[in-house]
Amino acid sequence: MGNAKGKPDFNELSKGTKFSAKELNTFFDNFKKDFPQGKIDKNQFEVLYKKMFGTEGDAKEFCGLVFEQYDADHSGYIDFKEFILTLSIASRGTKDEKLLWAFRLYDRDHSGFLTENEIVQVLTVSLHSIFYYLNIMCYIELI
Ligand SMILES: [Ca+2]
Repeated sequence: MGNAKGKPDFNELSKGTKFSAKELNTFFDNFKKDFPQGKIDKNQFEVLYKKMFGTEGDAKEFCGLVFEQYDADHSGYIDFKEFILTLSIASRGTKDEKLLWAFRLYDRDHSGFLTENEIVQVLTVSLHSIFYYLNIMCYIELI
């Protein structure tokens, strides 16, 4: 994967996402502009997260959980591929794919089951997060 310019093989990458090679090329250029090193560390992710969702208060703990979810190979960094895979699910994934993503976020010990503690843990730290707003929106839709 990759070529002389250090760009990933967008045709190959597009097979694993719901983005076209052309879209991935544009995303990659923007990604490199914001993150010239080609990867995002935990602090950068927190800044990005706050900018994207305009969260008030301390989102550090929740950002940490979401960061781990992005960082599939546990390298301590989110590379372009990891970033785009999650973005693909978030923006164009099916309901099942989104549900699985959320399930994995909650399933802290990767047991394949959710315990009450895990649910409470994630809900507690997500109070000031996008999920909080999403939960509110879902709730409003239900009533
Ligand atoms: Ca990584």
